[in-house]
Amino acid sequence: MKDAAPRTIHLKDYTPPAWRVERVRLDFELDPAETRVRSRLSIARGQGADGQPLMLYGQDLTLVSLAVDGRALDAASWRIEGDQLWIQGLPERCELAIETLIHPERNTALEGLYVSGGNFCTQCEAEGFRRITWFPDRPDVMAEYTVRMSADKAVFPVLLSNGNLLERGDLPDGRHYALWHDPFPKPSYLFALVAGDLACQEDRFVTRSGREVALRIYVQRHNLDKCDHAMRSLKKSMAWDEQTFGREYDLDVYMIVAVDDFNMGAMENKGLNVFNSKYVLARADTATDEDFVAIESVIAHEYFHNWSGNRVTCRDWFQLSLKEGLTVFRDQEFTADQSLRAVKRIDDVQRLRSLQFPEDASPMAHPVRPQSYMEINNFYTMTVYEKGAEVVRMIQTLLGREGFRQGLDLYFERHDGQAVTTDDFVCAMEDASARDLSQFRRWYDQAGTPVLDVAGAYDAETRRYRLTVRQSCPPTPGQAEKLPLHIPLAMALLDSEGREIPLRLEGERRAVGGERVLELTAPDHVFVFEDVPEAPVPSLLRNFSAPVKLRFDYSDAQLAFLMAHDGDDFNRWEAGQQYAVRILLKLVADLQAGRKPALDARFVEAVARVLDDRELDPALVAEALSLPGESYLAEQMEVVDVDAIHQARQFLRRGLGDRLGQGWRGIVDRHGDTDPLALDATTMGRRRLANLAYAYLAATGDGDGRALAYARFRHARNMTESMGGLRALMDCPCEEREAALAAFEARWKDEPLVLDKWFSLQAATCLPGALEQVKRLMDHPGFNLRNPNRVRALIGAFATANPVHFHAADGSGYQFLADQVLALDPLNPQVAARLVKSLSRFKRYDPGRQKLMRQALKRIVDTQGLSRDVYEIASRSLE
Ligand code: B3K
Ligand code: ZN
Repeated sequence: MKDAAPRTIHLKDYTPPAWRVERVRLDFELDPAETRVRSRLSIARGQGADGQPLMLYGQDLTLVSLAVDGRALDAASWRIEGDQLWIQGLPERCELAIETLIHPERNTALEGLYVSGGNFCTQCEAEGFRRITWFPDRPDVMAEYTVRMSADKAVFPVLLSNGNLLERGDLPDGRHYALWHDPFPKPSYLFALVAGDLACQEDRFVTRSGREVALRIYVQRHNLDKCDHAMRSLKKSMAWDEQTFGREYDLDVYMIVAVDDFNMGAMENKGLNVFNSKYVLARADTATDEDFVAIESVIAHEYFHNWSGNRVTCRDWFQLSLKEGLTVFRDQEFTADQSLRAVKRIDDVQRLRSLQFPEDASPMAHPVRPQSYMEINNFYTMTVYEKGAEVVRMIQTLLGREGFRQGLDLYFERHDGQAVTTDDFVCAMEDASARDLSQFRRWYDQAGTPVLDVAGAYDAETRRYRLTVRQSCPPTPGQAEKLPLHIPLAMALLDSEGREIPLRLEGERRAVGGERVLELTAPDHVFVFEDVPEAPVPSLLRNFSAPVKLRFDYSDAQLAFLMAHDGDDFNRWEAGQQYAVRILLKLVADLQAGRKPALDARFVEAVARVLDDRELDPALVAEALSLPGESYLAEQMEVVDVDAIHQARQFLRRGLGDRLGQGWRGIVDRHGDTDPLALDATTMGRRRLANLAYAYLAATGDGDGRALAYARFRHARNMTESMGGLRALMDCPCEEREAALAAFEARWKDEPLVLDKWFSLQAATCLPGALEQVKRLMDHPGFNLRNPNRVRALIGAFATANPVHFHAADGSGYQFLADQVLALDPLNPQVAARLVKSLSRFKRYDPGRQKLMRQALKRIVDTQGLSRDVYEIASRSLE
């Protein structure tokens, strides 16, 4: 935006609202081309705000009229400045009536009221309500809403809003109306309205105090056979939150509506969740096990928001992690309880490391509670969500489960119905546990991923083991110096049999257990353990007790030992990953130096042991046998060499596929045939492992492996098997690949969510010509730049899951991305801005690529009329 740089909002400038809104009455005359919105606000001036004008926000609205207590406002008492409407001289309490016109059909940004698949829906978080009517659109203004809407009955038979239905009826001219009331005061971002021709799956849930709740999932009629899983997930979530956190649902009805055009995953509007259909619709033949798990977790997440977000909400958007970090933590715990805890932890940590760690090391790095933003939509980030959840998890680790639960109870009790801050959350935790978390609070304010440098020394004579730990944190934009954090470091010492040695620290009377949580508060610590009978192997940062990078100089043999013996399943996996990273980085170095790469025999042996371990849960075996991803490997290099990383990883995959061929076939025999409809954790784990085996077998490049994968695809009895076969073939240039892709397209061309998988696979292939194929696919009848799922499946996948082609040395990938960002920005700034992030970390690449990435970013920034969303990311990246 060269025209004028957008203003920056700072946390330090927060002031409480001068005016309260007690009641909101909305009346919508729905029409896709032009909708009339009448709003009546009962407002009252706050204490100490004498004489202060009322300020309302509005965007893309046509103002029709403005009246106070039934009288039109005279022109001298109000003015519009940009997106703000200022009204002066209002009485202490009054009723403000505002009439506006909006144009839902033209709304491609998918914020406010828009049309998706012919139906009306809304998205108001964070600042979408101001696109519906003028309003103090900030989360600390909470009001009781009554909503009336009218629409053509034949086209929009279903009319929904938050809360309970009070009334409905017919109107002249084939129209009808509905009147909804939500008794719980809420911020405007939780308002929702849906109107359309929707079918409904209905069920019920009886809360533990005996209240009956009607559960309704609304979808387009042809999707009615894909709602069972979502409904089951909802009931499970409701029961789990009662059992685990004592939280009950509070309205008579809970509704979920699936829409095809949605910027994010879903939205927790009070009593009326609006979902991206990707996170509702599933049938065994259309959705993979991962899809089923993701649906269950998003349904749970939005449901859990009813307490962590809706009943207790955020004071301002800097506090976003108050609801998001906490709710992610809650949904992670829910999923862990439905499956194997360690597997869930491994998946979450992988996500954090491959997506949040890079963000924390990028020009966009920001604390869990950011200090400033231009566009709040840019701060729905991995840091706010995932690192935020880690911060909550660390509090649980420090307080213990009991103490944490008491803290959470106090938080909900103390702040029910309020808009609060992350500091209020930490205070409740402190008050309930009598622990001092003042230093811990720095986690909310300091960006960057801390590093722990750990060393150990054993003295056989004194039977002492000294563990030294140094913490540091690299500088991030605007934060050159970092203060030490309060870090829980869970650890154990293992003897040569792999048993935990009882731990007694110097000065303690007796040993207390074999695992403990050391608390780091200073830059340096020395922990001396007494009575250690032999030189131990330390198992550090168990279960990933803090979101940090830990460095300890293990030998290969020690890593192999931990891989086989660590009693902490997470650390067992972690040892294997570290070992693999080491092997892969050696291969990268060999490739860069022009040396012939060779397979490390001891590593192959360690992998073979896991492969043959029949005791270990199949899902854990699958985790252990999956090589670290290319983006995680990239993080380990000074200067990222995408080609060498890719080649090294392919080399190792092929090598393991070859050498352990029999093992992989054994897995296919044992786990290839499971009940195709079963969705329990064990069966899903077995399918995951079998699919991995097919991938290794196909990676060898020999005809047999390919044939096996192709057969997996052809005889697939559900989407997990189908994708297992297809994915295994994606990087081999062979007939089977083309045949499978064509068959998949023919079968699924009319199921957009399934076709997205087909787009993504092709966008991520390392075979030559990937970019040209992506460009061709943009002309496919199933592609549509206006639909965020399509954009993410094709363009997003190319930019994030295809390092080799996205970072092509000639800059073609960067150029393509910049073109798409600029084409998309006028339509949907939020989705465009997310794409820009792929260019942010140019400093990590060689000078040639740096220059090309910078050029692409400059071309974006220099474009006239850019959205605030894209401008903020592109300009910050160039700073
Ligand atoms: N709270 C919504 C996110 C809204 C995104 C606004 N740009 C989804 C969630 O986290 O539950
Ligand atoms: Zn959320």
